[in-house]
Amino acid sequence: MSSDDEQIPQYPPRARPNILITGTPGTGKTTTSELAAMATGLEHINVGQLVKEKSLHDGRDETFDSYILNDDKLCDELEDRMGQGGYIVDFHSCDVFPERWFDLVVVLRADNSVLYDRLVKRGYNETKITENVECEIMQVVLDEAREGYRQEIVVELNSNSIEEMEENVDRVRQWTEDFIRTH
Ligand code: DAT
Repeated sequence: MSSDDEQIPQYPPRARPNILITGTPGTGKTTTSELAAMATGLEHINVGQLVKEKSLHDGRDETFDSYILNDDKLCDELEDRMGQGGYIVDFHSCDVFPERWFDLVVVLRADNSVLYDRLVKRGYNETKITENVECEIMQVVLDEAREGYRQEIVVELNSNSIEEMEENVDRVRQWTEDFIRTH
């Protein structure tokens, strides 16, 4: 065991994996997670929704029309479930979670024009659209994932079309079956 490994508190081995599906808003996390949950039998946790429902925030940021996340409340809420395994966690950020929670981190990517159109359709204000498109151009979430997790568990997948989404869901399904067979 390397000294790096020693610093990460480990759970007992999980029979079923936890998968984080992350990416800039609009890249397809929720749609992909719902389909992947159906394909794998893992349970989907939509963190954005959970934050709203359980008030795991410190109020709203009016400029960006979003909630100010309370990291501690969120991690406390999820800790027990993550210890058990068997979840697909869907969130636009990945640096709030402990590294030990996840066996696979999927970062979805979309081309700027595709993402722009999706966010317009969603009714985001101009500030929020610009911030998110810039975030995607700068690959902020991918860099966050590469900094926060071992590189062999981080996978970057394009999510511009329905075909790509289906391929991505199939990859997650195959990876999950392999994990379960070997754990
Ligand atoms: P996110 O959860 O990342 O914010 P979403 O799953 O809500 O994104 O998707 C945003 C919109 O884009 C929604 O109308 C579905 C559509 N969409 C997502 N991924 C797609 C893809 N790969 N191909 C076509 N449409 C997609």
